[in-house]
Amino acid sequence: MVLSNVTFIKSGASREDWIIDNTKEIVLLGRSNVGKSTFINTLTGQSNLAKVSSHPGKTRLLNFFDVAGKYRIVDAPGYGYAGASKKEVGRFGLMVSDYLSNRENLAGALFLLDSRRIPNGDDLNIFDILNENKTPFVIIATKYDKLNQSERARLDRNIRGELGLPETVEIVHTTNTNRLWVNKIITKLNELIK
Ligand SMILES: Nc1nc2c(ncn2[C@@H]2O[C@H](COP(=O)(O)OP(=O)(O)OP(=O)(O)O)[C@@H](O)[C@H]2O)c(=O)[nH]1
Ligand SMILES: [Mg+2]
Repeated sequence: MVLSNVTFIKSGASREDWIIDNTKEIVLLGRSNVGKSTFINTLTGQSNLAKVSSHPGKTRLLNFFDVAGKYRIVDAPGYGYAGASKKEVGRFGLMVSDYLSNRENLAGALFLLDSRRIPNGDDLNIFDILNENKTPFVIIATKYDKLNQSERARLDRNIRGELGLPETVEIVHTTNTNRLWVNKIITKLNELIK
């Protein structure tokens, strides 16, 4: 199973590029190199839909994808990219926070965290913005294939602790090595756009 009929629409640098219609959007958020673009490619079964790079900072614009004419997925630039200049960091931050706070089409967020890394200040800032705007979110722990047994056993507890989330919040584990998680994400997407 994959998320089918997903096509790239366009990239945008600022609100002038936002698409004017009533179609709902789900934004993909996470620090640079967390695996947002890889996630889109594995989810859709299209290996080249979003550009993947081992060098952080590959995605520098908001990338809009159409999902079967029903809703859109928006791949946001990763934050916390060490190689970016101060000016760039400011521009990315403004672009993403403007989108998160003011985009009326926004129906939900997929918030990606790297399974091997403790959420940092940037992650917590973004998570605060989601909560301030009451944006529904799904927490996704990427690169789960890189964890050993004991790290896997601790993962959900650690993330819930760092973000202050109750036990009832589900955390979806993803990898680029299998698609066992895809059905669950499709269900979550359908709930967010309802
Ligand atoms: N082992 C493993 N590697 C992954 C996984 N997801 C992503 N990667 C690798 O992590 C690196 C970064 O992936 P991207 O998908 O480009 O990350 P991104 O979040 O889009 O990065 P930016 O565009 O810079 O924000 C690439 O080398 C991927 O192959 C995963 O689930 N498992
Ligand atoms: Mg990317």
